[in-house]
Amino acid sequence: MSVHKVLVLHGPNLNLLGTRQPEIYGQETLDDINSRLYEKAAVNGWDIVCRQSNHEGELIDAIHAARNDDTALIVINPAAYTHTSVAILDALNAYEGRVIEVHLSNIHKREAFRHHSYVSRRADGVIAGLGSQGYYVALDALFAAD
Ligand code: CA2
Repeated sequence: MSVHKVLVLHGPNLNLLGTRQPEIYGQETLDDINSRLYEKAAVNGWDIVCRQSNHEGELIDAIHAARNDDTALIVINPAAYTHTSVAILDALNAYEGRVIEVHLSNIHKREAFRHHSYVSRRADGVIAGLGSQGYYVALDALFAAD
């Protein structure tokens, strides 16, 4: 089995997971989710890097870096930038690997302004409404295809 690299990007405010609005976003903290992702990746022989940023430019810089370091997949929850950021879409369009977009909540069940995603125009797959399970499902799909 070859070793592949995956980048998990968490957008703005996701550092607050587990502290507020558990009825929407669940009880787990971001550290809980990332620990499980690191474990799952290790079991499957994948290198994984998980990053969170509240800054659009930092997320874009991380996507640019992934173009040049053999990252085969980006799993991204762009959070509120999902609905606003042409810049993140443009960065993802310049990246050649696979992209899976994850949302903890079902954005289509929520306010109308959350129904549109710029990132979905680039994503190879979109998972919404499964809570933190969505991240694990994204990795499992990847391992299954490996
Ligand atoms: O459902 C998702 O994963 C979202 O990407 C989360 C974003 C929201 O703007 C998107 O429409 C859907 C918000 C993340 C905010 O996370 C918080 C977590 C705990 C407490 C407060 C905010």
